[in-house]
This record gives sequence, C-alpha cells and structure tokens, in this order.
Amino acid sequence: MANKKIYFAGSIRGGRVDADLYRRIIDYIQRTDVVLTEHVGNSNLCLTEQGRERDARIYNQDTAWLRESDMLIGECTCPSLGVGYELAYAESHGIPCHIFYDRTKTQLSAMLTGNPYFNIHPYSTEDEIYHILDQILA
Ligand code: 6K6
Repeated sequence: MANKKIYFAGSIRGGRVDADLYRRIIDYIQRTDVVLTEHVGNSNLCLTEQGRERDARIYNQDTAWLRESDMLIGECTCPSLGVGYELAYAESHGIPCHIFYDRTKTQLSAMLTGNPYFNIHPYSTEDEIYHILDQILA
C-alpha cells in the first residue's frame, strides 16, 4: 500500500534527547508515506507552554490521528508515558505497532516486550532502523 498514514510516536515531555533521531526517521518515512505527527521531530518544540485545555486539544487531535492511521511506529529508547499510552490505545483499536529501541542504551518495558501484539525491533546502529523500515513500509 503506497502512501500509508503513519503515526510516529516519540518522547516529548518524557525528554527530548532523541529529537534529532526522530526527525531523521520521520524524514525517511516521508520519502514514501505520510507522517501525521511530524511535529514530534521538531527540535524547537516549546515545552513550557502547558494547560489543561491545551492538553485536551492535543489529546483529542492525537487520538483522532491514531484512529485514522494505518500503522504506529514508535521510537522508545527514551521512555515516555505518552508513547506508552499511545501504544495501548493503538492496540485497543487494532492498529499495527512497530517499536524501535536502542538495545545498547535501554531495556524496554516488559509491558511492551511481553505483549505479542507489538512488533519489537531492538537495534544497535541507526542504519538498522532504516533497513527494517524498508521492510515494514514495503
Ligand atoms: C506542539 C507542537 C509540538 O508539540 C506540541 C505540544 N505537545 C504535543 N503535541 C502533540 N502531540 C503530543 C504533544 N505532547 C505529547 N504528544 C504525544 O504524546 C505525541 O504523539 C508523542 O508521541 C507522545 C509523547 O508523550 P510525552 O508523555 O513524552 O509528552
């Protein structure tokens, strides 16, 4: 299927240490498909702006995008409550999920690795991500 709608999930309030990696993964996916959440790779995000109403708008928009997506691709090296929530939400809506994490930097939660619903892709070099993406997106 060409031009799939991809929900890319990556840490925001959980920490932005991997923001540049998210940007590169999003750029790679966008060569063939549509990324609904390209803001996740924006390294200039304003993290200080908060508020219950603004957060409600974010939640409503993101869950709507999730429901219309063909696949969730998450980079989970930096742990994020929001990404964990999105994965469970995607599972409950039957959306295929692919999870990447750097095995040299972290151990993934057993709540993800222990759930056969999730396709888990540990990697040790960034190049491996793009090879696996070629297979997933083909
Ligand atoms: C505006 C522009 C860019 O970011 C913002 C404001 N914040 C968010 N906007 C959109 N999605 C968000 C925002 N904060 C969290 N998320 C969603 O939760 C993203 O889809 C991420 O995959 C995930 C990150 O969760 P946390 O817990 O690390 O923030």
